[in-house]
Amino acid sequence: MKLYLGTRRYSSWSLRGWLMVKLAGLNPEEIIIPLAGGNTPAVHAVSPSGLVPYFEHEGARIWESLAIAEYCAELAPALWPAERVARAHARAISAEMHAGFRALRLAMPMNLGRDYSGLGQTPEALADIARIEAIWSTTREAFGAGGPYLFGASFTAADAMYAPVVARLLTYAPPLGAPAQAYCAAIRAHNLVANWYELAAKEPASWQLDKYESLA
Ligand SMILES: N[C@@H](CCC(=O)N[C@@H](CS)C(=O)NCC(=O)O)C(=O)O
Repeated sequence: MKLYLGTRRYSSWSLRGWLMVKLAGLNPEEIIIPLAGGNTPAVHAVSPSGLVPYFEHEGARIWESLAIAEYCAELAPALWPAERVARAHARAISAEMHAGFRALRLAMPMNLGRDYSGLGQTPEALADIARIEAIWSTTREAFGAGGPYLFGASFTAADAMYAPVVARLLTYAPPLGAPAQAYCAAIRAHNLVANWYELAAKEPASWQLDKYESLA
């Protein structure tokens, strides 16, 4: 069982894949590949898509974070909400994240080690953030009673899909409503997310890339 990941400080998709695998109770060997910021030869050498995360488990070879989520949810169904309508909603908002919010991702690349407060607030990124706040509030209003996460007390695959968005919002600190701030705090405090930040902080400085470290 092997999980290939990129530099934890930067790799938002790796964080999603790792959260899915950990939420399913799996403990694969984790192979961290320092990213070159695109087309990393060591990633191309192992991953069919040339991207991380990439998971190998008992003959299954899985790339794409959403496919890893579905695979992990077959092993641990609680990754998705138990109730049909909630589960459909969780899949819809997870797919929307997987397919979209490109402006946010471009303007606010994930960096877990910097304070870039106030940067990256392009109109397009702010529009993505408005849509994300709407997703979070409508989801929590409909399904979030009983806990701080999107579907209440249990941290689901949908929360894992949005965890790197939270990381960006914490680093770039755009204006956010109180409900979104509370949700961000809850995600940051989750033990797995906190563990990822700790591991990221221990990565060698030589893995850092100028293009992500010199925004301020
Ligand atoms: N759609 C893919 C996106 C994966 C992706 O773009 N991963 C980035 C790292 S966050 C990558 O592998 N980049 C290759 C590189 O930097 O060399 C997924 O959901 O897993």
